[in-house]
Amino acid sequence: MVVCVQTLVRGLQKQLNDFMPLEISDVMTLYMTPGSCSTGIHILMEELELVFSAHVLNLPAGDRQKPEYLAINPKGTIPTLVLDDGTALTDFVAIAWWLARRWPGKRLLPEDLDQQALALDRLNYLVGHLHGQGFTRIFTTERYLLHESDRETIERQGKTLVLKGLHRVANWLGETDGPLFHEHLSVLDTALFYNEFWAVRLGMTLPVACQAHYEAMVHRPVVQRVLLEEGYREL
Ligand SMILES: N[C@@H](CCC(=O)N[C@@H](CS)C(=O)NCC(=O)O)C(=O)O
Repeated sequence: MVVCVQTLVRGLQKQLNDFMPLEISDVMTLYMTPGSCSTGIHILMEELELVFSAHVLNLPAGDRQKPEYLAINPKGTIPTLVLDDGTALTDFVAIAWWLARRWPGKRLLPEDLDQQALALDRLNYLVGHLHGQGFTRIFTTERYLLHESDRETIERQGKTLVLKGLHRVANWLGETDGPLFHEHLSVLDTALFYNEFWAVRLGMTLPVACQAHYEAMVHRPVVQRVLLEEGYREL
């Protein structure tokens, strides 16, 4: 198990007193891979200043298919968040939602019910459509192939889905009364950020509003800390 020492130490400083030492086994465990969608959850957990341990999976090496991981998350996907009572949450939206509701003080979600429903709608779009339909065609093209000759077409289809999706999101960013992207971080910010992060690394040109959102995110201290912890020294 790899422990995010910085996270842990900061959390320990905040939460422990001299008389109540905390066992590592008492804290939540985030199963993650640097630079993947789990980065969005990692940012939320750091924003909440939580004490947690991080277990890093090497996706290309096939760690997610190992029996010990499948015993925790039979889908073999990351992120997985194992709570301190052993419950495993195995979906980005579910984890983000749980974190936001468990620690409402940080206002990772809007308070108003209608705005919350809209936030959920958009979170599902970012994770299920941009990532789940678009980027998976680019990163795991082989899953969509009937014939090897289709590879380029599928990748192109993925890029088109991502770009169209980002243009839709750019419209949301222009709203003044929507549930996202205000002065404090929201679950939507981190879900959008990991998608933008991938798009930038693939050399895609972000719509202007998304580029501005991406830059604002990169300048947030919490995002810089997480990216450093995940091994990104230069952006
Ligand atoms: N719907 C899942 C999907 C997450 C997902 O696709 N994660 C990627 C890494 S960013 C993964 O685990 N890929 C391995 C796979 O698709 O089996 C979620 O929201 O957590």
